[in-house]
Amino acid sequence: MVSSDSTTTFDRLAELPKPKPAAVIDMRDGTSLQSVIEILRTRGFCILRNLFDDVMLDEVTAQANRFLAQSAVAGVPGYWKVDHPKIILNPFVLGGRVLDILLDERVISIIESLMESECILAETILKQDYATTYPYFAIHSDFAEGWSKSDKIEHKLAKEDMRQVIGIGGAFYFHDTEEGSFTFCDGTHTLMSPHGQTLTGYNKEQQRAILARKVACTGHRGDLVLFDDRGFHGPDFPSSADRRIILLDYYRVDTIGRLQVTPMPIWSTDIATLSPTQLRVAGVGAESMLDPLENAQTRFKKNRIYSLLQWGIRHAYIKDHLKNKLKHRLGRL
Ligand SMILES: O=C(O)CCC(=O)C(=O)O
Ligand SMILES: [Fe+2]
Repeated sequence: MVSSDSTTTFDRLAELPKPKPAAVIDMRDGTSLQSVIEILRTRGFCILRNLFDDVMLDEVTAQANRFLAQSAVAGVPGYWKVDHPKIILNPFVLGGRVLDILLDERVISIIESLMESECILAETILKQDYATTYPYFAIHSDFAEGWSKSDKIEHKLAKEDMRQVIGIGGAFYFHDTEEGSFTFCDGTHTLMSPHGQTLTGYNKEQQRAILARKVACTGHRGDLVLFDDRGFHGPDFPSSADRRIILLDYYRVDTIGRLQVTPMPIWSTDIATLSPTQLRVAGVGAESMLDPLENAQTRFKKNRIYSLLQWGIRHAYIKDHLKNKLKHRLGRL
């Protein structure tokens, strides 16, 4: 296997023996962070286990249950909708101990050593994916030469930038996950996505070589899968099981800058609990790549149901309003 700053070819990839199961690192065992970094460098992914205690996991799960029970409409806290098979929200809106998952200092230290740069939490989403009989999220890589999140960003990723670890993703599991787990194509982060981010940009042989490296990260509740965003990855869909995860994306500041896709909604009552490192990675003082009102998570406003809801909301409490109006008029008679 080659290390993450040198490029491999499809031929070399195709010659490799069948990939091993995902490496699971027990964080209770006084594991050296260096060994985690080494696995991420060579294979591009690993599973961190026992990072978080049960009390915290229970607390975050209970809070997520409350938010996922209703949709965020007219100021009611809840989930967001962008397509049929899932519900989502920014995990920061849960407040409280979810911050320990999003900004774990051991994880930050691993990522920053690997990147040889500061990192920033550029994007995060809590997702409840529902079981489907069709795949709705294909295997892909998150970066390729020419990448930028918006046309407004002048700096597009250059081929040379792709040789650095520019993004590390995280997939936090709310529950034991077998079906529908996160999958990573072992070692494909060293291909540097020469024909773009989607698998369909590659010829049949190349697609076969990539997919032959696919490893399902079956895991336990509380596991955090870390992965190199340049590698091919995605959920193991279709799946007959629902799944709930938090996706995280930490970007390399020396390459991409102190930019977040959109700002993070951190509770005023939580912010004082964060260390200087956590505040920095959370994006305090950073700039936003996209207008928060215009990013992909606000897509629902283009749905026809939204106009209907808007009309309904605009007319909510109308009986009280008319009653008050009438009372006022009668009072004046
Ligand atoms: O849902 C997953 O397992 C992966 C999601 C992903 O890769 C992405 O959002 O870019
Ligand atoms: Fe991805």
